[in-house]
Amino acid sequence: MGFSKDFLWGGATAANQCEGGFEQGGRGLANVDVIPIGSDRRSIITGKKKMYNFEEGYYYPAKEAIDMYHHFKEDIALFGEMGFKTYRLSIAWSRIFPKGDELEPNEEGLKFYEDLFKECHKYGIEPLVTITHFDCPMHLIEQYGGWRNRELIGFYKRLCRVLFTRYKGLVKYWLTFNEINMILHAPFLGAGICFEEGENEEQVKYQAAHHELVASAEATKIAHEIDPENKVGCMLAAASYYPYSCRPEDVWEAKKKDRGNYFFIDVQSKGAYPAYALKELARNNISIDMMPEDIEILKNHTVDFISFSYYASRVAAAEDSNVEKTAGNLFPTIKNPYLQASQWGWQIDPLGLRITMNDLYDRYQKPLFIVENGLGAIDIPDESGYVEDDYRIEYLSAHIQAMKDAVDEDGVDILGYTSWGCIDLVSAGTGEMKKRYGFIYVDRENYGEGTLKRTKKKSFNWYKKVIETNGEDLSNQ
Ligand code: P53
Repeated sequence: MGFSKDFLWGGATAANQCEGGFEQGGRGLANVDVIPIGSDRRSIITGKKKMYNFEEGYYYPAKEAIDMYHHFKEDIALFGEMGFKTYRLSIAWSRIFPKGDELEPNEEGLKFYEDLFKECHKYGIEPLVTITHFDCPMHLIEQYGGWRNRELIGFYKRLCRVLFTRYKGLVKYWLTFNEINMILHAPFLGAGICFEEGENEEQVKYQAAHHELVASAEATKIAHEIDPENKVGCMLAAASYYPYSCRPEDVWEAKKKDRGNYFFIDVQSKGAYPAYALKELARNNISIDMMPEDIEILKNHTVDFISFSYYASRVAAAEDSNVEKTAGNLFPTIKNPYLQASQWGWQIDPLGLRITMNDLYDRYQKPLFIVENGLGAIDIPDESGYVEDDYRIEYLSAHIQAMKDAVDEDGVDILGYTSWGCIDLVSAGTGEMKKRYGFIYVDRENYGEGTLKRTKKKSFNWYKKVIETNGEDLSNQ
């Protein structure tokens, strides 16, 4: 019983939220660089407001972030000290191909990740690499319109081929697109898409999604050709919807909402557009330009495992205008009266993780991998930088217990667990530093103040013990 001996415990980050060094090592400008903190952030990430370069009067947190570009040895040593078996990180596309459409990669960028992966292996840490975590070179956005353009598939394939070849033997776990379903809610972040006046936004989003889905299948094909040891996963922003009531209309609404997310994974895992999606697209007059070879590639190159993020559960109602709301991941969502929420209004629901795992496993029958889970909270350090983050320990232990129940009680197959933001980093949703997830405190504030000093929080030793005991001891002493 319990977790298998080779269960992959670890933590997760994304290049744009921790690396910084935005102009170093020959790196090109990317969409993630030009997204400021503040009230315009949301309209920019949703593709409603165009900001293609730095503008006066804005602060751009990704430019330096927590400067992991220069601190990675120190940071990985700390991950090693906690006993990480895996570290999930992402590649900044524009470090490898600064503009995105070059024929030859940038050696300095390739070397940076090679050093980083070697550093991981020093501590017995297996890298888990997200090929794109919300980043897209700005040149591909300005010249090609981002993922709305089919040509992006070719550029992405070139990137993948370079990565799989260069890092053969160093990396075997790959994720193609972070939270691929976020393209519908944050198209500039997910696909480098900014809408033109009067354009059919749904049409553009689903066409871009199709390109990403084909690119993901192409990547899976290339990964397996270059090294049969490679394991490729899709990545879903998950969390099952609960019906607001047992009214059949609410239950139906919850099912429809779930399908809106499952759509992506149905294609990536089962290899074809599901019937409900074809009907829905047709009903909404969305017609997807699909090449005959797309159908083949999708069918023949499905993913090896299903990875997902889980923070909070969701509620759906057929008619929600009179229903109380709370802040959600990006948008307000219906308040669940049975749950407490985080300081950012995300509803805390460990059992929801077990439910989500069961839903995913029932549907796909492939190994799962929880690659994001955690609590964003305001930490108050003492003079030495130490944080007593019992609230975080409480959140994580309850979720790890729920994951254990899914394994022990329900028989769900799971490869590993990487908690989000194992070291404090910039929030994707808000651009804040003060929304912290880490076991390691970083002295950095919302507008770049601070020394960047790293300090272990109370949760650091707690997580170390969790890993040491392979998830048997979750207690907070
Ligand atoms: P933060 C919201 C907005 C953007 C990305 O979110 C998101 C979400 C939540 O689903 O997804 C993931 O930083 C994402 C990470 C992100 C994490 O959620 O807004 O993959 O990049 O940091 C947490 O608190």
